[in-house]
Amino acid sequence: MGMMSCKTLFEDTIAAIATALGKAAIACVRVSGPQTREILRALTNRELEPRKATLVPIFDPRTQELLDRAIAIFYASPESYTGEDMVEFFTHGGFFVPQSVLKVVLEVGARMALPGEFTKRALINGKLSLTQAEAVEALVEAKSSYQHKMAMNALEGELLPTLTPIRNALIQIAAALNVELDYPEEVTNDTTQLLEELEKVRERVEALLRASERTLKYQAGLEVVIAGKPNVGKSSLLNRFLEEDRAIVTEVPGTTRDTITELVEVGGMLLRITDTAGIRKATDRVERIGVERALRAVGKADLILFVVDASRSLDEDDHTILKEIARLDKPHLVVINKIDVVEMVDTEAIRKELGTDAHIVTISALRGEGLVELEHHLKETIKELVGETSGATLINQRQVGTLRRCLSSIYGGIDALKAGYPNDIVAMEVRQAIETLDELTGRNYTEDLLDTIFSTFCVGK
Ligand SMILES: Nc1nc2c(ncn2[C@@H]2O[C@H](COP(=O)(O)OP(=O)(O)OP(=O)(O)O)[C@@H](O)[C@H]2O)c(=O)[nH]1
Ligand SMILES: [Mg+2]
Repeated sequence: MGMMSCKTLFEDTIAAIATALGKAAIACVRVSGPQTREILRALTNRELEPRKATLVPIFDPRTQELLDRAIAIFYASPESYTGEDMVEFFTHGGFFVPQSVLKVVLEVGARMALPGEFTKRALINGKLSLTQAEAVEALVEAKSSYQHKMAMNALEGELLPTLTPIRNALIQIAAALNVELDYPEEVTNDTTQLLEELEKVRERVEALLRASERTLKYQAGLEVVIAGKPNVGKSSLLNRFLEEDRAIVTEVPGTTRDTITELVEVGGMLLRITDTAGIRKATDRVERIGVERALRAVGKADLILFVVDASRSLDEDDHTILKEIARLDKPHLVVINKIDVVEMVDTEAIRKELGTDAHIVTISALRGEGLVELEHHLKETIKELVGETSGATLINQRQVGTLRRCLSSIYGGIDALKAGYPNDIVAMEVRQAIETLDELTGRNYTEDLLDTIFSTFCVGK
């Protein structure tokens, strides 16, 4: 970039209130663009040293009315969030003061910023990559510590070390193909190595896609299903998770008919916990539909909480469900409930039936005993299931969709090579893969793409 970066691409100056409106101690009014210094002078009658917080009076330049005394920080281009000259006024909060400061900023030459426009400028001025810009949005939107961590990873730019080797490998393949095009007579026509290289890239891309799809799914909430035969205390357990009487609990077996799903946060993860109808051979038509739904929920679950009754020995219904869980080979926790009554259930038999290392927890949903242990086991199981989150993954559907297109071009190249097509056809696919990858990182973007992405941002970001 060098010295020329001081002259940025935009001629207009944008402004917005960057904080939420409402009763608050402080609000932030942000200004970015070439007129920043003039605006600052017009409002405060002074020049500010860059990056130095200064208490300044803010006047209405027309009437010289004092609007506020605020902290102002001036950032000189290119050392600012957007890369342009910027000023941030930290005014008193509330509805009136920030609005009146914004109003005078607009009167002396700025225009209202569009959603995400500061970040868009940061991107265009080379301060942020596209994936980092999207991470900013994800960070603001985060609702669980898992989402927060994924967004932070992306913001810290951890995606680039993953994507750059993929891009480099593709460029090398493209170069090799071009060399062969330029000197066809010197080529031994050995496509084996090219194919090998391309397959390696494919594997890397697929691994990243898999990890990313998992991450996105977990961000939306892990599916945890409470299952078991009737009357074992499933609904009582759901109510314990939610700390409210959400599901009906009675001593009548077959009380729950329909599945009930609620969101809770456990160990920093969003869980979609589903209570289900007790699974047994039902005779009643409504109950039968409920049982079908329960089985479907079990089939879709990421994690099953299999509840059994400690006060009774395992019967045929328990065994049927146990077998189904073993067959599905899904992560699960066995919850032995009602330990306040006498313990009858054979934990060894359950362990045997579920295979080696089933986690078994004993609780009393009625008395609220063993819930801390249950939560602990649940967190451990989730940790195993989700895996290490330190590696970078894609953080939204746009990125995943774009990488999928890149993958299909790689497949196109592989197929073309295998079919013995001319190298220029293979090269075309590889080049397409590179272009799509650049679209993902923002190395190569269109105005339309940026508009779509930034339209979901908040104003002032
Ligand atoms: N003693 C004792 N009773 C419990 C415990 N947990 C639940 N119960 C009782 O067991 C009965 C059934 O509880 P629910 O939570 O409705 O059981 P469920 O598994 O949802 O039953 P269905 O909806 O019929 O499948 C109720 O009378 C509860 O009060 C417990 O830990 N100890
Ligand atoms: Mg129930």
